[in-house]
Amino acid sequence: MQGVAYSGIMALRSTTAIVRNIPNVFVEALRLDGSQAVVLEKAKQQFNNYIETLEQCGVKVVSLPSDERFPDCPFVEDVAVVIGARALVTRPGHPSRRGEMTVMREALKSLQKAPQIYEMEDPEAFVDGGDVLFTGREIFVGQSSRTNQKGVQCLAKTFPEFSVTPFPIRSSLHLKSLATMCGDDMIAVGGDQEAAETLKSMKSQAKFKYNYVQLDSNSAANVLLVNDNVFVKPGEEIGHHNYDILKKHVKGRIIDVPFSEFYKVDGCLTCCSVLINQEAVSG
Ligand code: CIR
Repeated sequence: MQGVAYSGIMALRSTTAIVRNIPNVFVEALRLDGSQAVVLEKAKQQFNNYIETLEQCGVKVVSLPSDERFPDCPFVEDVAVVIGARALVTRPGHPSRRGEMTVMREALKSLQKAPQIYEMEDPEAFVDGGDVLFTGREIFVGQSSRTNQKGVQCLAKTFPEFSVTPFPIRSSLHLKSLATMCGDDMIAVGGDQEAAETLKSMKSQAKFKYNYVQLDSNSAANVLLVNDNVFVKPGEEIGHHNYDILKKHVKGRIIDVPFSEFYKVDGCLTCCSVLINQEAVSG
């Protein structure tokens, strides 16, 4: 069910989400800026609310157990890229995260309708799923400190029906730290210099035409599209003016999902779930 029929907003629909519970070592998760301490109990509350919100959107949530060896294990988006009936189990760019894929692989295999699993054969290829922005029509990839050129090649090989375009990401963690889908052919983009440069490159290199919603904060641009709903961080976290811009332009139902504790360790709304469309998998 891929190719022409599997394209556009239909290709972004989700029936199922895989998430992973928060370990106590989450407070030691990797971060670009270590200035703010994570409040574990608050992170757990925010995570429970995130799961409940996914369920309220009609998505079946599969929760994987936390693992105290992996402080970053709730950031499941980085360890699997699922598009339609195919799933690429990644090799994350940071060595401390490379054991997180094992349970993800098993979870994907155990789904009622398991996608076809692909592995990254080249030991020098690295991909964090946070760098992979599937628009429903093509794939944009951040070439960042976590995702390299061989990783981009691996994505192109795994999903040959979609064009794959890399964009350099130097100061942000991932591509999706500054741009995400916020609707049908609609992309939310952040406000720093890197976001502005990425937006310019996207406009010139995209194979399809999109509407772009420009915000003045990268954090505000990380929203999560779940069918007809768009999870956004509340105005207190992203600035009320950004919240109002999203409200004005986004066509789906906006749902406030507080995520402050995750943002302290560079986590975004997209990063805590792998969204899957079981209807795209035959059998
Ligand atoms: C890391 O540095 O790997 C984690 N602390 C944050 C990962 C966030 N992942 C994502 O947004 N896809």
